[in-house]
Amino acid sequence: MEKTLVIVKPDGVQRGLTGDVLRRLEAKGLKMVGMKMIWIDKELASRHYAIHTGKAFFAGLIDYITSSPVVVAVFEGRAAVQMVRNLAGATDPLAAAPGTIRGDFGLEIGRNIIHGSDSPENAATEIALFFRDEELYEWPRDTERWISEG
Ligand code: IDP
Ligand code: MG
Repeated sequence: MEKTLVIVKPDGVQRGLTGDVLRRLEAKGLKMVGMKMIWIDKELASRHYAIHTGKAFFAGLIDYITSSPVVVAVFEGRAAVQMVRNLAGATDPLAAAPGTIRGDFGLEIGRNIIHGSDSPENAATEIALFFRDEELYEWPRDTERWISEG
């Protein structure tokens, strides 16, 4: 089953939106298989956002993501990567549709509340950056047959 990494970014935690963000992903039917609060350091931030090294916003992005604790979670489900991206909305809240997390809760691209992996391959790399195997649970969900057809 596909997994994706979610980060409730510092602004989401500071603004008390952690529960709202996780609730939307849970209510969708995605299954949370790991979750914790951490304070990302510069090294971890640089690894997570390595693809953006050298871009004009990189330094600001590293400052932002390391500025305060975050909540990291792994969600699992059918097409979990794209499902979370759909719920998160466009990177820039100006372009994010109402009803999405960024569309409903954000104003600025540099304060856009949530991270979601952009491909199953990157999800696997990111999950390994943030979670040890023992921190992820394979748990039987009693409502599964009301959420998944198979
Ligand atoms: P994504 O989070 O939707 O995948 P990316 O393009 O991968 O978007 O960018 C990673 C993060 O970097 C964004 O979520 C946002 O926090 C930040 N970011 C991207 N572009 C800009 C920018 O132009 N100014 C400030 N921050 C940016
Ligand atoms: Mg991205």
